[in-house]
Amino acid sequence: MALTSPDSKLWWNEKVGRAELMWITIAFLWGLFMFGMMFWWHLEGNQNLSNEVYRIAPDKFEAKVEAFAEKYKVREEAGMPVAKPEPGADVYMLSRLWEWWPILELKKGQTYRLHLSSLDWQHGFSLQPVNINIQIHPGVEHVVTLTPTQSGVFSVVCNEFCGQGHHQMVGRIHVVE
Ligand SMILES: [Cu+2]
Repeated sequence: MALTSPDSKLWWNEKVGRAELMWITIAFLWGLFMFGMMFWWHLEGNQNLSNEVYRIAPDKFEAKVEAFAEKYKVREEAGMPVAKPEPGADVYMLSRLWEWWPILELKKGQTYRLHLSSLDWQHGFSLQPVNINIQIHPGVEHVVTLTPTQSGVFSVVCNEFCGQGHHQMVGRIHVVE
């Protein structure tokens, strides 16, 4: 039982069993290997996002996104502007209760700087079906450099529970040839 004292008071001086030592070594080396993989995945695997982050007041971000949507609006879908910026441009999308705004239209193979922030509280930017996830906070502007590799219609769903309309918080990104 754990409540009885060990035979020897200085139990930490006792020899560690062979099997235990082996598992400690394996776990330690595996941990080191996986730590190294974080850098490898970042550089070679294209799996981690190298995003830039800035502080910004929500109303300032809102003004930037509105100016962006007005400048690049090409049409409307379901009452929402569709912005089609030129390749290489800074692209903006905001999250708020309960929408991702505006809709974007990007060109396949071109690189954009996507700016994301929230106007109220925390939302989760989840790009489907490719499953890229970014945490979106108010007061913080994330800039993600992105190059779409497939054309089609992509959905942005909120994957951070944000209240009553959470399940309806769906945005859209068109990628065209
Ligand atoms: Cu949500």
